[in-house]
Amino acid sequence: MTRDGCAVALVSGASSGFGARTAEVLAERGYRVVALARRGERLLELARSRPDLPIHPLVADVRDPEALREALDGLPEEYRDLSVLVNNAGLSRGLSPIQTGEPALWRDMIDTNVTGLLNLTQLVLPRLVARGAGHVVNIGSIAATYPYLGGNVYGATKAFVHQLTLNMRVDLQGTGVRVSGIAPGMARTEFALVRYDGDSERADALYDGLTPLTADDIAEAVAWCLAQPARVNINMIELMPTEQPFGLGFARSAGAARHDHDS
Ligand code: NDP
Ligand code: 8X3
Repeated sequence: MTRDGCAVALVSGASSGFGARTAEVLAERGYRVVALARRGERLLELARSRPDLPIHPLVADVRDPEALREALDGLPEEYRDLSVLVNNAGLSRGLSPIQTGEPALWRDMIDTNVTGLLNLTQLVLPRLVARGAGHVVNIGSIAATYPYLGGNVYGATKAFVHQLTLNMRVDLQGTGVRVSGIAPGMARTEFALVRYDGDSERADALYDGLTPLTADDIAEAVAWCLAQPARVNINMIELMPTEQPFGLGFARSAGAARHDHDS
């Protein structure tokens, strides 16, 4: 809590999708928000589009612990006293079956979704423990639980996030710090565009036949976890589009999916 009574939340991956909307929603609900991502111009756009809200852009790459430390050390006074961390930055790269997967893409996912999340957590969590109160919300995925063709390494990184969330709960018992995990299914953001390396036609086709979740749905889930009374810890929320079968929904057209994934 800052001197003026505002709690400060840091949202990673706030230049797009879930993170951008979560930054806005939390700021609308009374938080000062540190919006972290690599694309500074996007963060500035977010802050400028809502001059009514206290959103502070912070350019950093979660894969680089030194740069992260420097960025956090440089936060202005009124954004320093963090009490909420939303570990949202993440990506998927490619959809190849494991036998033909590209190690460089695997590394990108592991470095961001696993190591990047740990880098940021290591820097922020001690501040929450020291103040005897706080909340970490980790954004996982249904890909952690339900396998789908080509989901291999991405799903495994999200299984890491899921298990880490549960273990953090145990380690943080008695510290006053709460930990929640949110596992969304298919949502329309830039996620598919990144997965398909900028191929927007392919990315759009992913949502054919169903109405995907929106960034707003996830932002509201985050805000709901945070809004519970201190005695309540929401451990895990899993949400998916009503029309999504488990996984990526390829059961609707297994042949087409196989063709798609082998390319
Ligand atoms: P977007 O691609 O729209 O947003 C991803 C965000 O992560 C961007 O702001 C990006 O910012 C940031 N990011 C990526 N790499 C880094 C990095 N190295 N350092 C800092 N920030 C980084 O996707 P979503 O909003 O959909 O994804 C958010 C999270 O939700 C991810 O963890 C994703 O795995 C998860 N998820 C997504 C689902 C979906 O269907 N959309 C479903 C389930 C989970 P920048 O490039 O500027 O650094
Ligand atoms: C992303 C959700 O179903 O596209 O984590 O893998 S899904």
